[in-house]
Amino acid sequence: MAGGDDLKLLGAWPSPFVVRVKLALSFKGLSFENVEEDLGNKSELLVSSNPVQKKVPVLLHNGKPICESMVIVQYIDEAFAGTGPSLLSSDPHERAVARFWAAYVDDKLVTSWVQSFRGKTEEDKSEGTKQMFAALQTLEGALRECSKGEGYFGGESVGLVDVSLGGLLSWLNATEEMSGTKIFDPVKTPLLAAWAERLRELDGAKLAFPDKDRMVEFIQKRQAQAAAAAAAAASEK
Ligand SMILES: N[C@@H](CCC(=O)N[C@@H](CS)C(=O)NCC(=O)O)C(=O)O
Repeated sequence: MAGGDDLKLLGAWPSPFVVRVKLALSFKGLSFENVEEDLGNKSELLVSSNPVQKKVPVLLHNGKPICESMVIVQYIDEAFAGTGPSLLSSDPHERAVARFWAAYVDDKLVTSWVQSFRGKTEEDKSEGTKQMFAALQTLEGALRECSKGEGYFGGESVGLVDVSLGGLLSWLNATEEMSGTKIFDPVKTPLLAAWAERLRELDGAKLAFPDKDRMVEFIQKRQAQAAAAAAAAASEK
């Protein structure tokens, strides 16, 4: 790492947004101190570093906080331009296209995916699932365009969109395993399915991704808590 730089990541291991930052740091070959937050009892440091949202991830670079996962990822790429591979192209148009698709992942994929398991009714949830698969279909086209026949959204190496979508992979894979339904379906979205396999095999990704069994256990626990809360609310009516 660049001499004298101190990087501290305030995170929570299951968070897909935190995984994005870990991916960026890992792909750039930057070492950092990982500070695990208890989101039910946030630290003074988290609250004072991100007073607006009080959310993770927050990256502290020599004590200065940077918030919002994709803002942090781009900061890392800029602040450590001379270290490791670049996540953003040197071409302004390619940079703009990558930013567009990274924003699309948050606006369309993350939103519909969250709706697919947190929707208020079963109908609401199945609408979320439908929208999620539509967004994946669109991202299949984006991957075809952006990769130019290479393996990643960034071309022959990983870029901003790979990090943005890659952050969600562990959670999506765990959901696939639990439900038996393929999200990265080799028939419906063959390029994305191959991309997911390829990304998972990268050393940088292996360092950043949470353990699959731990992830499944975490989601099952969350689902049980949500079901118990819904049952308690229904019995109060
Ligand atoms: N848009 C934010 C989302 C961050 C986010 O939602 N973080 C969650 C963990 S997955 C959090 O800190 N939640 C705590 C809270 O909402 O109080 C980003 O991309 O960084």
